[in-house]
Amino acid sequence: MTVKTHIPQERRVVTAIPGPKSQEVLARRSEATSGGLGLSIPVVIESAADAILVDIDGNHIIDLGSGIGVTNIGNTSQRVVDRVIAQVQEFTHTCFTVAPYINYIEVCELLNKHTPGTFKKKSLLVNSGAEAVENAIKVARHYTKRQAIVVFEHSYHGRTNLTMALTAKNMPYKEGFGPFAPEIYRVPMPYSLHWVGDKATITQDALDLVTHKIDKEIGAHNVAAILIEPIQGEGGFVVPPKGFLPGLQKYSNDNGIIFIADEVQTGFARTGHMFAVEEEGVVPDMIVTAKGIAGGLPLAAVTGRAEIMDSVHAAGLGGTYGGNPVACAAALGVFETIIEDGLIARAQHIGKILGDSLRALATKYPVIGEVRGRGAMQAIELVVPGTTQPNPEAMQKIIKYCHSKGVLVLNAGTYANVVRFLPPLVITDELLLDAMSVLDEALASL
Ligand code: PLZ
Repeated sequence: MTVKTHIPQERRVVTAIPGPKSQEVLARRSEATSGGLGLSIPVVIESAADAILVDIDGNHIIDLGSGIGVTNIGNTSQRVVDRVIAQVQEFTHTCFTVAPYINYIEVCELLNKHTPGTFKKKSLLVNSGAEAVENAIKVARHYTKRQAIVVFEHSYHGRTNLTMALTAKNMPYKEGFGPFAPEIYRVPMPYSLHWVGDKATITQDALDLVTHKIDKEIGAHNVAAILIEPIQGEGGFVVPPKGFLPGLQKYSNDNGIIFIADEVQTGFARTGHMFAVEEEGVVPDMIVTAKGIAGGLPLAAVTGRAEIMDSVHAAGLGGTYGGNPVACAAALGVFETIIEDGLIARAQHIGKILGDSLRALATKYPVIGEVRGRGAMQAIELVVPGTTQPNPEAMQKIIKYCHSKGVLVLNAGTYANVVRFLPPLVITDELLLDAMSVLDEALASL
């Protein structure tokens, strides 16, 4: 087996970004690939390890995006590389529902064990976050024999037809892609920075609003599931106020509604817990995972109470590739790495450095309206100084500056005014602080 040359964990910008080689390949990208695809940083990647991406011009870029919260254990993490190589040498595909294999089962056993809840759980593996959300909804509807699904303002759940309907933001996710699936009901989200009511009573006021809407406009007995991200991802890292998720869970339990947590972006140690709902001891009936589950190989899961997951007739769920053996091998390497290397504690440590750095910047630069998030999932929301008015121009300038200096950061937010930070949990303190100093320069340059 060839062992990958270690990539030094330091930022190194040796050309303009994009460099000449990247420019050439990006021109081919424009020619060959659909114009409907977005592009965050204009470079072409050749290799990566831990928190450094190396482009074809030799630039070493600090990765504060983890491929949108995917490479939580770092890129090309050794246990994942070893297990993937071993698996592709054995077999690459049978289709689990045709001829099963053990590592699919092992991944499900680990999910059943590590997701919150002491009751018996069962899991199902699919290919993407959106597909997992779709399957959770299918199962919840089948089990409850109800149809309505309740989702929140600012939510993101995917790009397939059903998940577009579940997603809040029109542009770019939904514009021109309708008609959308019926029986989806959107309710208010307590987004504290933009909350018009009294912030002192936001939790109870939001719960009252949500339950009133459900009771009066849908009828609780018609609701199959309440679906929520414990911290909203694409919506701008909106953290629900303390007590909101437990309140929703209680309302769901009291009304026979399945409470589904979409932990696609928050899962796998990202927020300083294995799953973000643990922060307030919330135990969902079903939990949807993807992204961080398999270090970048396409895999996603639905885990839930056994009686719910077993309520579907045999062959009612499935798919050709779901739980592909190579992706499952990677997932086993991910679980092992998170546990053996103490990455939950590491996410908390990163959270302290990131939070302290961002709060210090917020006192220096009034363009930062709020710092929020948890663990290694934090963001700054940019405003017109002295107001809560969104400042998307500042966001664009900051991101462009960071990219030009070799720091990959991502945008987010309903108002396109959030810069989010999702570093791999193996990022060194030095690298993270270096990235924060670039962010400082970016803010100063505004
Ligand atoms: N649920 C909470 O964050 C994916 C989207 C990137 P898929 N978020 C990144 C983009 O621009 O398409 C996401 C999520 C939450 C579901 C999903 C969907 O996961 O694996 O992208 O389908």
